[in-house]
Amino acid sequence: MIKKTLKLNGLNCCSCAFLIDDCLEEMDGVKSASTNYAKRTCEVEFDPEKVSEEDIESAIENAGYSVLK
Ligand SMILES: [Cu+2]
Repeated sequence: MIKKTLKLNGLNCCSCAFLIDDCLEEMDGVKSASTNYAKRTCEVEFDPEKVSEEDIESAIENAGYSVLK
């Protein structure tokens, strides 16, 4: 299990944070996701054997947000 903190862009209210958490936690291999609207960060804990960081980033992008590199 690894833990990563991603920096996000495109959030405009705190529901966006809940939406991102829901959409990541539905993914196989993601143990938990915690998006902080005020800080625009997403702390995600995942099993790298089941899901890659790229998969997580594209899920966030598909939901309409972007991940800052
Ligand atoms: Cu929102």
